[in-house]
Amino acid sequence: DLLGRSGGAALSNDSSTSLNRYSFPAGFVFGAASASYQFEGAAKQGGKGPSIWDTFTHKYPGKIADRSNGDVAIDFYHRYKGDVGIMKEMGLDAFRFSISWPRILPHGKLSGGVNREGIRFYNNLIDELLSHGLQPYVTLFHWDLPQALEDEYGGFLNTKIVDDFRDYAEICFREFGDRVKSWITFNEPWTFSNGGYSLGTLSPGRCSPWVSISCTGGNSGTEPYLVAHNQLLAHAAAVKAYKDKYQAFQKGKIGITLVSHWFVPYSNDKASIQAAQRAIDFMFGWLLHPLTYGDYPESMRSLVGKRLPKLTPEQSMAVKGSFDFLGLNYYTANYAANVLSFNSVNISYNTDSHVNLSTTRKGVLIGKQAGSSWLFVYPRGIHDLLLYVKKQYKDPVIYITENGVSEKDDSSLTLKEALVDNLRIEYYQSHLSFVQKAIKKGVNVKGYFAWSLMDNFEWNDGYSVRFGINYIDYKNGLKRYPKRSAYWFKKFLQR
Ligand code: PSG
Repeated sequence: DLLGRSGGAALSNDSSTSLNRYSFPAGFVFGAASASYQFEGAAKQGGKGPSIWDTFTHKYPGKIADRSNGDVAIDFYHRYKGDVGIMKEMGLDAFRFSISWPRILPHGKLSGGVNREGIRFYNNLIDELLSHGLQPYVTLFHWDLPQALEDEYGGFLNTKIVDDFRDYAEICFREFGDRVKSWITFNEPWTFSNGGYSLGTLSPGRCSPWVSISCTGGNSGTEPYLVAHNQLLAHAAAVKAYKDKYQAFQKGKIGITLVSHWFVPYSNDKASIQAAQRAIDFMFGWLLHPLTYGDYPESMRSLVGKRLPKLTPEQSMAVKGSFDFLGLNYYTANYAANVLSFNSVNISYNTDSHVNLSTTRKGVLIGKQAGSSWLFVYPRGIHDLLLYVKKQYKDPVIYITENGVSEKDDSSLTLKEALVDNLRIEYYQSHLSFVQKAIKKGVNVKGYFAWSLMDNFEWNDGYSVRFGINYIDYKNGLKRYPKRSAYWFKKFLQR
């Protein structure tokens, strides 16, 4: 069998691993997560059109740590059957994946034609999951926008995206909604806006010239706000379509996935405490405040002023309350301190909050650093964030749609050594234990998805950073091996 084959030692059930699926409420869902561009490969196969990530990685290989791309990725497109077997073997209840928009609509919009081969791929994947007793949790947009829409009207900079996203979403509801009962419209609008339009590090790589000379146009002080705004409107339009035309007979739920760090005041003074509040407003409240209350946080309205788009009364009503559940991605925490003097010439989303973010205090790290430059292990942050959402945002139903940790690819290790991921076990153990604590305090968490099922294309880090519970041997035909954490999960999930 799969988890028995590579000779990893069985894990003893000492006190640190005694937490298990029965420590959570009945019906709690345990899954693993993925995304189309990071997993599928087959970038030019099966009738798929190019996405903005195909363009970005090929045009600017220098923006990816190992100059790689997702052309082949981990070849999930061809190997999904075996990979579903791995999920089954681990004892997972669910799998979160995203649909590649240009695989369904190669030219971005309905008028350009639907790619039946793309529909067939996701039908096969969904059927394979269901026949093994795994529930599909489907993300409609995990950043791989059809290049055609970027070329035609600037993608998410243009409100035309709202109708095209709704059309695309409706195809998915119509084709897959008989079997998919959990829909996520957007994955992390914050990351897409911030990375793609303020920092310029993610596709489409736009930012102000003074942020980076390698950006091809952009305005870090305006575009991220516009792009987040349009994602909210597109989300609301898709949810409205689902509610009006599909939900009554398909009987599924629809939500959105947001990411947030937890923010710890750098010191105990009022200025730091207010800075931490502004930090979470700018990263999380930016999206969740409109989704819950119909408008942007007061701190953003006052600090961003005219550059922050206004939600008209109609838009406000459409966005407010437009989700059955909130998907929450949590990885890390930052210290937040007040910025006293700021530059009013070079305006950017990243400085608008007047917060100085850091990961050390008096020379001490906030937590152990993982393989990603931005990821420091801070387990209680997931608990504090969950309680914050319950209290500040009307106690929504929550799924943790991503939580996980990375290690750097290390070519000096043997395969056997590379499978020993003790930091990951410690990470999952401690975060799950803090999720459980939050549930005991009344937070309505219904599921937890680990990022990620397997190592994959980690955006700017390419394949140099590994987030998987299962190892991909990139040098030997992408063969899959369970890491030690896969055994840990199997034991945790055993019925
Ligand atoms: C989220 C937050 C940061 C970077 C990347 C993400 N950050 O704070 O610098 S992306 C998120 C995403 C998934 C990634 C995973 C790990 O949804 O596709 O692979 O987290 O980075």
